[in-house]
Amino acid sequence: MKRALFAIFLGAASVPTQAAITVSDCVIREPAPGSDKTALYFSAVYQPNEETAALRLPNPESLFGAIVPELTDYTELHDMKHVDGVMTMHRIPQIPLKPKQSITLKPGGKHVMLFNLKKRPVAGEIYPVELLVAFDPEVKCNAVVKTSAQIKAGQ
Ligand SMILES: [Cu+2]
Repeated sequence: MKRALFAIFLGAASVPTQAAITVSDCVIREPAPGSDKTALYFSAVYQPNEETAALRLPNPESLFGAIVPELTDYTELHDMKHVDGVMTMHRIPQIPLKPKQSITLKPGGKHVMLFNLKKRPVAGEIYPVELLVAFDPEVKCNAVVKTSAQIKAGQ
């Protein structure tokens, strides 16, 4: 489904040859024992290049999610909010990427939820991640797996 959406967008516009999106701090949380789901975090900044600027799109770019092919294609973009004093997650359709602004997916905020993990990612491992965005076909990062404690400590 997400792949199909991605393809439709690619067909609708000419594709920039240079990535306009830079990704950093790509991290997968080591899942809780016995759990087959976890979260992916990263920061991204959108720097329109000449080709994307020439398209004059009203809403230039959006992040729809990300997949980790070695672990799962079943992912959702989530945000969190307080409901009666409890943090709850809910699905969001996309995150707009405004020119020269960065977005941050982090614990307690927006994140990519990874479901049905084919195997358990262990702290220290690295997995290639493909971001699903509207117009840029090649936005990737390498996610380092970290424990919850490491993430909390900012390590
Ligand atoms: Cu979630």
